Order: sequence, then structure tokens, then C-alpha cells
Amino acid sequence: MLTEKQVKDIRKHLEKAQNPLFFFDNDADGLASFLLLRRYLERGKGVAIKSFPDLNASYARKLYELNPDYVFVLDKPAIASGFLDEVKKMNLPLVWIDHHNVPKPEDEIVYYYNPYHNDKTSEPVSYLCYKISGKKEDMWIGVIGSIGDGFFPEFAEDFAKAYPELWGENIKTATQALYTTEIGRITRILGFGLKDRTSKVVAMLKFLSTVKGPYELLDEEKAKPILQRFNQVNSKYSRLVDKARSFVKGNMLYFQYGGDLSLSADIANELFFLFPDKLIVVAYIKGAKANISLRWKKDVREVTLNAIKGLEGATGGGHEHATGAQVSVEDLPKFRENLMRQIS
Ligand SMILES: [Mn+2]
Repeated sequence: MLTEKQVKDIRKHLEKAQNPLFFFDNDADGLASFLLLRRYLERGKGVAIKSFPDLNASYARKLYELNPDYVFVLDKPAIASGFLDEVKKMNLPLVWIDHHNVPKPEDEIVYYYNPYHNDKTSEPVSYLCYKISGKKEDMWIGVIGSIGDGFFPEFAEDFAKAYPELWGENIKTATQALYTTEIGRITRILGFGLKDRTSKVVAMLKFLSTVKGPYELLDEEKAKPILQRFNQVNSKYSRLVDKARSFVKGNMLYFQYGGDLSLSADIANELFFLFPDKLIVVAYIKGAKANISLRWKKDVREVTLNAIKGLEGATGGGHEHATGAQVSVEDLPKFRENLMRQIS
């Protein structure tokens, strides 16, 4: 967790900011982090970062376009030096809140906050932002960001009391909440909403910045564009998950697909929830490349790195139970074999 002092310092930064610009990771945790701070402060603009893994230098143009007096970066493990250079040039204070296991940045201009550097914990950034804002009426946003990031917050209990219809009986884990409850459905709605065109995302952020509560997100009228988008993506998504379920073979579930929408991380997450004992491998094929999401109850990092060994131009890495890899399509069969050999 952040210290009491750090939480107070962040509040001070927020209060000083008259026109803050929030850059946030393009997922439920990043989005919820932005919304919690935005709704606390009642000012500022948000930009979802689509570059991966860092906030890349191309986003510096947003600084010129929106002319902020303060920059906040939420839930991103790295910032490109080209971006930092522009921030320096414009003399802007930069507050960076993250929770990834990465070294502290050396840059002097950065006010850096990461619970990992306090006590090796890595609560989602939205969880931290809920502690910073302290607005009870926004607890639902803290829940969305937390379960979206696989974290079960202690305030889930209060949430269940306040919104029993959005929760359920015997919900014990974050993934259970994500896939079996109404607040989980809302989390997935927002996740797919972030995959829309930029103009649609901007409209969604505007709506969410002032929305009264979670029920408005299920309101067919008030949340019409967001729900329409969700239904559209979700029908594709559900078909893919249904199809993938029949691809279990031994200790592995290997599934590959194409199309114009990358959903491999989401598909892999749900398959991992459905088949917690299998190594989950979901490959999204686009052109000559395959982007692969892997999930496993054991350490999947080494398995991933071993599987790309010797494959030309292949990359891979990630977290203990969730990794990603990119290989060329022609090497996919080899990649699959390399995985199979390691786990059987
Ligand atoms: Mn994130």
C-alpha cells in the first residue's frame, strides 16, 4: 500500500492542478483509476494509452493539443524518454502512479508512487486511487478496476451490501466476480468500450466522468452507445470462447483465430477461469504475425521463453501466470509443439 503521507501528497498534487491531463492504461484498472481521480477533482481530461508496454513518445502531441498544467500517468510500467523530454521542455510536473514490479525511475522531474517499492505489494492503481479519492459513492468504480485486474478488494463486502443485485452469493475471488456478477458484466462492458474508435472512447469517458452510478451503465437509454458496442463485440467474443472450449487436448487448450479485433487476452482470461488446470494458449493471427496470450496456474514465463527459443524474430514475456508472445505465423506449429513438450 502507499503510505498515509504519499496519499496526502498525491491529493496535494491534484488540488494544485487546474487543468490536469491523465494518461491511463487501456484497461479496466487504468480507466477506473482515471475516473476516480477525475470525479474526485471534477476537472481534467483523460487519454487512454494504446501503446504497449510503455507510454510512447507519440503521446507528447496530446500535451500540445490539450495544454495541461499537470500530467498524471496511471497504471503504466514505463514512459518513453521522448515523452519525458517533452514534459521537461514544457516544464510540467508529472505524477506517476503505478503498481508493476519495475525499478523506480531515475528522472528528477517525476513524482513516482508505487506500493511495490514500499512493501512489495501491487494493489491495482484503481484501488490506490479509491484510497486517494476516498469518495464512498465511487466505491463501485474501485470494485470495477480491482476485479478487472484480478484483485479482490476488502471493500467488496461493503459493495455487496450496498449493491446486492450487482454482486451475488459466495463470491470469493476476483475472477468469479468478473465472470458471474453484474458488476463483472459492467467491467467487461467498459473493457470492450475501450477497444472502440478514439472518438467513441472520448464520448464514453465524458459520460463516465459524471454518471450517477453503476445502474446508469445498464440503462438501455442512458448508456445506449456503450451497450450497443458491447453487444456487437460480445457476440463475436462469446462465439470465439464457445468454439475455443472444445480445443482442450491433454494439459493444454490451444486456440487460434483471425479477424479484425484482437481479443486474445480477454479470451485467454475467461478460458483460464473455465479451465484452471490447463495451459491456455490463444493465438490471434494478423497478417504474417501471431499475437499469443498464455495463462497457466504454474509459472508460465519460463515455458513461454523456452517455446520461442530459436524462432526467428519471436518475442515473449510477462507475469507469473500470464504472458504474451509474438511469433511469425509459419512458426506457430513449432511454438505449439515446444509448449506441448514442456508440459506433458
Ligand atoms: Mn493495467
